[in-house]
Formats: sequence, C-alpha cells, structure tokens
Amino acid sequence: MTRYSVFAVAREALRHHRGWTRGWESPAPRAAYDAIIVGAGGHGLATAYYLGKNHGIRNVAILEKGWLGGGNTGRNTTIIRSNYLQDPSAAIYEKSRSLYETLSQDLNYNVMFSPRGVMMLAQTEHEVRGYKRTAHANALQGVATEFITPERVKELCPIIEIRGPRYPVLGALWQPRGGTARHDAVAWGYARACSDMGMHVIQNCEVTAVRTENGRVTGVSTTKGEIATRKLGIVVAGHSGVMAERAGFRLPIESVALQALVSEPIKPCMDVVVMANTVHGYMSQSDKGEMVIGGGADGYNNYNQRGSFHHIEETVRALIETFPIISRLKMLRQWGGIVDMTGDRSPILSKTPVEGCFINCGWGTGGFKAIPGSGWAMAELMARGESPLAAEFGLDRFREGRFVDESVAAGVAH
Ligand code: FAD
Ligand code: PYC
Repeated sequence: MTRYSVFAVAREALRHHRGWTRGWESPAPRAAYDAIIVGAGGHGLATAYYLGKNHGIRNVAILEKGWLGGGNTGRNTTIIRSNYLQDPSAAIYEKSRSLYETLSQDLNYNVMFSPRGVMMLAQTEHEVRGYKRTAHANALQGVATEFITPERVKELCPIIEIRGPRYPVLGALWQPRGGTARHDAVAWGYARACSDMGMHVIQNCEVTAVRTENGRVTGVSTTKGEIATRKLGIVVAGHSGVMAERAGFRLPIESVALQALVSEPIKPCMDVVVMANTVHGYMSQSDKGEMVIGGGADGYNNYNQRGSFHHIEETVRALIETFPIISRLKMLRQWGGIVDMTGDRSPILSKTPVEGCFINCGWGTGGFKAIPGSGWAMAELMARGESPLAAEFGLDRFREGRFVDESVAAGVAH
C-alpha cells in the first residue's frame, strides 16, 4: 500500500464515521417498496436488517420523522439482560442477548457489547422470593442466572453498602452474561448494514397517514410524498398510539416519559451493572467514566421528551443509601424518552386489523436489550405471517386475557 493510499483509507474511514454520526444524507424515496418500516430506532432498523438478511426482502425503506436512533434507542441506559419470568419472554430476550454477543462481527460495526454482568438487588423479603423464583424459572428456560448472597454482591461490587439502614441488601439476581452496549452504535450499525443491502434509510420523513383499500394497506403518506407498499411495519415506540390511530385502529398502550441522568466522569469504580428496584435506581459506569443512572417514569402519561427535576432528587437520594460514594458526585446531564407501556409490561409483535400492516411496540422501559431478537421475530412475522418468538405477543392476548405478566422483570417502577 502506498503512502497516498494509506491517507485515502484514513480519509475514507473518517468520512464514513462522520457520515454515520452526523451528515448522513437520506436518499429520495422511490414510488414503491416491497416493505416499509416506520421508525428508524433500533427495533425498526433491526426488523429491516433481518428482512434482508434472513428473508431476502431488500427493496425496503425505513422512514424516520427525526434522525437515526434519536428516539429511545439513543436515550436509554443500555442495560442488556434476559432474566425474565415467563417462558415466551425468556425466549425472545435470551435470543436477543445471544445475538448481541456477536452483533459487532455480524454488522462489522463495533457496538461495544460488554457482558460485564447485571445484578438486580433484593432489598426486601418480597424481592428475595421473587428473584429466587425467577432464578428457578431461568434454570428451566436455559438462561444462566443465579441468586447470590449479600457477601457475593459485595465481592462483585465493593462500592455497595450492603448493610444500609432502611434497605439492607439481602441478595441479588445475578446474570453474568448480561451487560451493556453502545446504544447509538447499535442504530448506526444496523442502519449501515441496511444501506449496504440497498435499503433506503430516510430521515426527516414523517409518516402522516396509512393508505388502505378494502381493509388492506396500499401505502403511506409522508412529509416527502406518497409511497406505495403492501407490507408495512409500524415500529415507533412512544408514538405507537398516534401511528395506530393514523392506520385506523387502537392499541392498549400508554405513553410516558422515562428519566435518566449521567454524572461527571470518575475513575473506574464499578465494573458490573446494578439495579436496585426497591429504592428505585440503577447504575453502571460508562467507558468514559461517567456514572449512568436511571430513574423512574413520570407519574402521568405524556409525550414530553425531556428530563424532570424531581426525578434527579428522588433517584439520587435513593441511590446514595446503597452507593454512599456517589454523594458528592456532580451530575452532568439528564434527559427523558417516551416509552410505550402495556398493561402486562410485555411487548406487542402482531398483525393488526389492517391486512399487510404489522405492529411492534410496547417494549416500555426495557426494549434496548430486545432490539436484535425483536427485529429477528418481527422480520419473520412480516415475511412469513408468523414467528414462533412472537406467537404469544399478539394483540389478541388483550381480548382473550392471555397476559404475559412481566411487571417484576420490567425492573423499573411505573
Ligand atoms: P425508538 O428508538 O424510540 O424509535 C422509534 C422511532 O420512530 C423514533 O426515532 C421516532 O422518531 C420514530 N417515529 C415516531 N413516529 C413516527 C412517524 N409518524 N413517522 C416516522 N417516524 C416516526 N431498555 C433496556 O433494555 N435497557 C435499558 O437500560 C433501558 N433504559 C432506558 C432508559 C430510558 C431513559 C428510556 C427512555 C428507555 C430505556 N429503555 C431501556 C427502553 C428502550 O430505550 C426502548 O424500549 C427502545 O429503545 C425502543 O426502541 P424502538 O426502536 O422501538 O424505539
Ligand atoms: O430493562 O433492564 C431494563 C432497564 C434498566 C433500566 C431501564 N430499563
């Protein structure tokens, strides 16, 4: 390789990086696509990727009203785990976690998957019983988790005060292969892979209406014009109710802002992820050294994609009891994202009353971890009309009372 070509490679790498982080230019939409996905968050992009990779459907557009990953995918606290209670949940979340293990190689894009281990602290007898039950269920499902003692908690995370005055640590549900990944890289990696397959990722393109004829989808109206399709996937998280209304049906979904904040960077002090659901806070340390902290959802339904002051106080106050060393940390930023909540805290991956129109939503406070598995299942559902991973997550379960209750595993108070 000559000196010049080394520079050319470096220049190309830089251009590529910039392209995917800032100046990505959206192609003009075609008149028609074999499939359209609404929403370029992780779930929409992963759906498109597996439509192409697993089912050979590549004449696909992903339409995004804002920018790539600008919704919850770029706002979440990146916790990945599969320690759910019910069999259908364990199946889809564990499929997802296992796809994360090799996602960087698969996409040829470093998503910084870090299986550092996730622990959910038990700080009441009720939680001890609940988490032991989950550990037993996980053993039957083939998901590697265990219930560990307070002493083991301290060994794994020395900064935890296990003898707190109000809520001592009584044990924890530990998943050693749980962890984190870089959220925006997940969106960028899937988007680049979709684009490499010839798909169109089109930003600043809001879908304003769903067009139908005789109960069947025929296309969408967008801020960039009319586009025809006979297969439509709605994957818009906190705006699912709004989009469903535009398609002419209703969803059992509530939208609410979920809060998070991040501290100034400090030296490495914690190399696991800890969730403390009784006091309600969770924390991990980013590669830059910031403490990434999550709080609860706002106490009222809303579409306000922004932080709220009282959550900083509540969340930090709760966490200081369990992590006294953070008491003098300065907080740098806070934000919120609009999550889509179902009554049983499980997702919806489903056909809809409009033929050819499919919906993927209801991941609520916990869908980042599910992106690869959800995309895999949604693509199968759209391509073949059914998917074993999605079978129990249809809309009909709300009518038939077949709920998949995951209110404990959801992990976040709401
Ligand atoms: P999004 O990323 O929100 O993407 C939907 C996209 O649709 C958006 O980009 C939006 O602009 C677009 N859109 C909406 N309407 C239209 C329209 N009409 N036309 C075109 N585009 C449209 N999950 C975890 O597993 N672990 C965590 O630690 C975690 N922490 C969280 C912390 C916070 C603060 C928040 C807010 C969420 C957290 N979550 C977590 C949940 C997780 O972020 C979401 O479940 C997941 O990101 C949802 O992804 P998505 O692709 O469905 O949605
Ligand atoms: O689902 O693990 C999770 C989670 C953590 C914080 C928000 N959601």
